[in-house]
Formats: sequence, C-alpha cells, structure tokens
Amino acid sequence: KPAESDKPKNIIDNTGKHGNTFNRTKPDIIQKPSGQKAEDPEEEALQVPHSTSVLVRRSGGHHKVMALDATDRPRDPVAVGQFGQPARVPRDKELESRRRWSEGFFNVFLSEQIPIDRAVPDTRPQICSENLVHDNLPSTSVIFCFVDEVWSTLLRSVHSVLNRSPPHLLKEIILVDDCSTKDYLREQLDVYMSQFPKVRIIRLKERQGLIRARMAGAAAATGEVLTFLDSHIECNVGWLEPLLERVYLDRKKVVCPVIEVISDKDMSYMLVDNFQRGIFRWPLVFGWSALPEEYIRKNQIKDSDPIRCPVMAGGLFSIDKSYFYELGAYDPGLDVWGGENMEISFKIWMCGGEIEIIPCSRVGHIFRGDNPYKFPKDRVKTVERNLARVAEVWLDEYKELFYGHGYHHLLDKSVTDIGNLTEQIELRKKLKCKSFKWYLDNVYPDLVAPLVKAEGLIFNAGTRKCLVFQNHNLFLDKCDLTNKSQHFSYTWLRMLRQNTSCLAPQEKQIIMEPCDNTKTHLRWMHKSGKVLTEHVMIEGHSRPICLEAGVKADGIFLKDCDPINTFQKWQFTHYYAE
Ligand code: LR7
Ligand code: MN
Repeated sequence: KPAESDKPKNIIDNTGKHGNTFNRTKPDIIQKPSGQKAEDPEEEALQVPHSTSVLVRRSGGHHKVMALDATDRPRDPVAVGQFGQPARVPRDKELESRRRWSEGFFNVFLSEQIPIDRAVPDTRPQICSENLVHDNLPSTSVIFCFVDEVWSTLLRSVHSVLNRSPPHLLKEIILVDDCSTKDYLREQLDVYMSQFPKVRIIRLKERQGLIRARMAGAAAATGEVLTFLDSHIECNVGWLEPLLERVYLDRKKVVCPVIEVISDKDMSYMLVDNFQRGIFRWPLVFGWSALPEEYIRKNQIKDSDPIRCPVMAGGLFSIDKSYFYELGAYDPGLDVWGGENMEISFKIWMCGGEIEIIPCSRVGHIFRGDNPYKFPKDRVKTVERNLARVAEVWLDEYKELFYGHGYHHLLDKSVTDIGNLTEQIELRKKLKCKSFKWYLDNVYPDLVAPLVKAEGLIFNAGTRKCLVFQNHNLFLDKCDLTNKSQHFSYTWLRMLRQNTSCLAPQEKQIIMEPCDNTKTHLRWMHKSGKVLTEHVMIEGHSRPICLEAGVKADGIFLKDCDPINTFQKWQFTHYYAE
C-alpha cells in the first residue's frame, strides 16, 4: 500500500505545485439527464449506465482490446523498478540522487536505472480485457508537449505509447519541444527518435507555454483524433482502444484515462481509487472527488463504466480533431501553464459536448512538487491571469464567486491586464453555448455556488428596524419583507447592493452609488454582526469604522467601532456563505 504522502493529491492548487492535499469529501452527486436522441435511424440507440445521454452504436464488427505488451513478459524481468515496483537508491548513491532531484523534481537518478520500456501492473478493472471495441476505430495522433523534460522519463513516455498502442490506431507521435534549454533534447533526441518512423519532432522557436504548444502539435497532426499526454507518463496495457471507442461512438465525447500515480520518490506505479471524478472548487481549483457510495449503489455503476466529469485534469485526453477545432481549440491568450483545463472543460460542456473518465484506460503520471522549467513571467500571476480570462468568458454572473475567493485584486485593470477577450466571447456566441447556470444545474449540481454571500432585509439590532433605499434616500424603517426597497445583498466582492446601486461611505455619511466591482471604496467587511468600511479611512481614523444606526433620527452614519453597541449590529435575513 502506498504511503499517505504518495497518494494522489486530490486537490491541485493554482500555483503549479502539487503540494496541497485535501481530505476526501463526498459531495452529493446528482446527474440530471440531458436526453439527447439519436438522429440516424440506422444507428441503434444504447443507454449507457450512469452516462445519461443516449449513445449511438455504430455498425460494423468488433474485437477484443489487444493485450499488447502483456506485462508478464518484459525484456528484462529482474531490472530495477520492473513491473512498476518501487526502486531503491543504493546507500552510496543517496547524495547523487538527492543532488539530481531538481533536474525534474522527482527521483531522476532512479528513473535512469529503470528500463525505458518497463512493464507496469495491469490495473484495469477485470472486465476491461473482455470488452469489445469496433474494428474500424479512428486513428490518433499522440501529442507530447515538453520543456526541459528529463531524458529517461520522456523516452519512457514515448515507449509506453509505441509498445502499448495498436499500430493501426497510432498514426504518429508528435513531440512538441517548447523551446527547451537542455542540450540533450536537441540532436541527441533527434537521433534517438529517428529509429521510430512514427515519431515526429516539432521545435518551437520561442517558448509558447503548454497551451499554444499543444495547438502547434494539433496543427501538425494527421490522425483523426488528438490524444494529448504529459511528457512524464506511462501508458498502461490497452489504454488507447477504450478512449478511441468512446470518441468513435460520439465525436463530442472528450475522454480521459484514469490518471494513476508514478511515485516521484521511488518511481513505483500505483493504482488509484475507483470512481473518481474531476471537479473544481472556488476559485477554480481542480481536484478529484469520489462518487458517493450511495450513488454508485443506487445507479448500479460498475467499476468499468465511464464517469462523467465536470472538469478534466487537463493533461491527458483524447478529442476528435475536427471537434477540437469546431470548439475553437484553446484560447490562445492563455499563457504557459494553468487554467486551460477549466477553459476547455466549460467549453466542452456548455457547447454541447461531454467529458468522461474511462476506467478501462489507465495512464501513470509523475506528480511533481515543482516544475523543472521556468515561467517567463511570474508563476502565480500567469496562472491568475489565465483563470481570469476563463472566468470572464465562461462564468457569466458566477465570475463574482471566482473573484470573491481571493482574487479581488485581479479586478484592478491597472494592475492586471488580462488581455483582449473579444474573440473568445464571439466564439461562445457563434457556438450558441449554454449558460454557466445551465452547466451548474445539469453537469455539476453538487457544487455550492450561491450568487451572493447574504441577502434579504438588513436588520439593525439597536433600532429593531431595517435599512431602506427609497427615492434616493437611505434610512431605517419598520421591517417589511414584502417591501422591495428593503432588499439588499452582500456580494462576493463585499458590496452592499440593491439592484445596481451600492452603499458607499461619504465622509461620515452613507450614500448610494452605481455598483462597480473595480471600485474598492464600495467594499464593506461584514463579520460578527458588524459592517465596517474596508478601504476607506475617514477623518483621520487609522482603522476602519463602523456602520451605525442613528438613535433618534432614522439615518445611518459611520462611527468608531464599539463591540457592545447594538446600534452597530446588522443582520441579513439569509446567509449563504461566511
Ligand atoms: O511552458 C510549458 N511548456 C510545456 O510544454 C510548460 C509545460 N509544458 C509541458 C510539460 O513539459 C509537461 O509535459 O506541458 C506538460 C504539462 O506540464 P506539467 O507536467 O508541469 O503540468 P502538471 O502535470 O503539473 O499539471 C496539470 O495541469 C496543467 C495545467 O495547465 C496541464 O493541464 C497539465 O497537462 C496537467 N497535467 C495533468 O493533467 C496530469 C495529471 C496532474 C493533475 C491534475
Ligand atoms: Mn505533468
């Protein structure tokens, strides 16, 4: 059993480092039917368990998934790390192994000891080797983008594809060198790969980042399906056919293998738990989450059934090439690393496609604690900017949840230039994509996504009255739930809003101003019943000051905060979030 620290990290943070582990939680998962119908009468409808849409079964013959590179007959059965076993560093090599860690942020020394074509345990659910696939599946181009990848892992990735893919389905392997700085990735790589006619190398003259590098790979691809992989992976037995089978059944299915774990420490190949979905939490943080047992039981989901995912991890998937371009590929404005998995996931679901994890397809991946390559600009800023582009194009009114979870600063356009979005917005219109609300309701209903933090009446404890905004006046009056002018909301960007007007401090008075998420003086802290100014210091106050109801008149003012003054206590009718 793998040690706790070696287990897959099920929440990946937005920094590019796989550091954050998260306790496994079990959200309530409900998948609502989308109810698509097969149009061609010659094609037979087939209801797939769990996947709720109706699939189309193509005609033609079938055969079993090929047991290529059966794992019981490796070239060198006693080699280090063979069969995916943990490898150990000899005592006298410990220093060397530690020294070389940062070449790839995994055990580079051990990786070199392990055969380039080692066998790995066949971790597929039992039924997978019996499953039938169509004889006439489409061919695929496998695209590896890399920058400064470690030699041994790059080679092992390529060999695993060459050895475990049926030749007639593997059109080519495209290696996209995203302007690596390492010498061995030039001539030495050319020479090595020249043994394999199916391998092509594309070299980018400038560092493009993995997103644009993938598009360069796609542009050169001649296969019918694109299969993207990270450059430090090992494909398991029978990995390819089940992916292509799904794409063949429905070209709008975008499919991912189960991503297993190659230990960064001992290079062992570890299987991961079944029934894991790709999900995200705010602010667009990718993670995995298990389907609840209850749901699995009730829907009789088998361990080999495709699992629909709200989002994909990003690195490993197959997509019909023409469909990829129909979707407008990736937003080319995304830089270097991060966020592209969210972009393509929202785009796929909202514009008529589906994302699935296929349990019969399994690929190991080295999860690294750090990236062995440099970010041309600041790493955190790069990822944030990418995510903001995605939020602006795809999240509609829900983008406030994204910004409200720690990304307020991105709204200041003088600090962060997220670039031009016209083309992406046009694309969404052209494709007639559904709303983010639709996505939440139909694809990811278990995500908690209240549009505001609190709403309803704002009750003042001292006066036992409620705030009213009427005829351009802000005052307190008898609480009345039916009175619309007493309805306010406390937004994710911490504004106190009624329709399009927001509470604003003006000296020690309060006025209503047009809401504007970029204006920080409109932000209020609301905690432990108090409402405090956030970004404004008034008349020499060095601290924020508090909203207070007038004792006699029905006005509201800003006064020094006083913990026991009930005239400074305010409460909304409903709270959705802290
Ligand atoms: O500028 C770059 N140019 C590149 O060509 C930066 C990276 N790359 C290459 C790199 O060499 C590697 O092959 O792109 C690939 C992905 O980079 P990694 O391995 O550093 O990324 P990762 O595994 O840490 O991150 C995951 O999230 C990324 C977000 O942009 C990408 O989608 C990765 O493909 C993705 N990896 C996976 O989905 C594997 C499972 C891990 C998870 C979650
Ligand atoms: Mn990776």
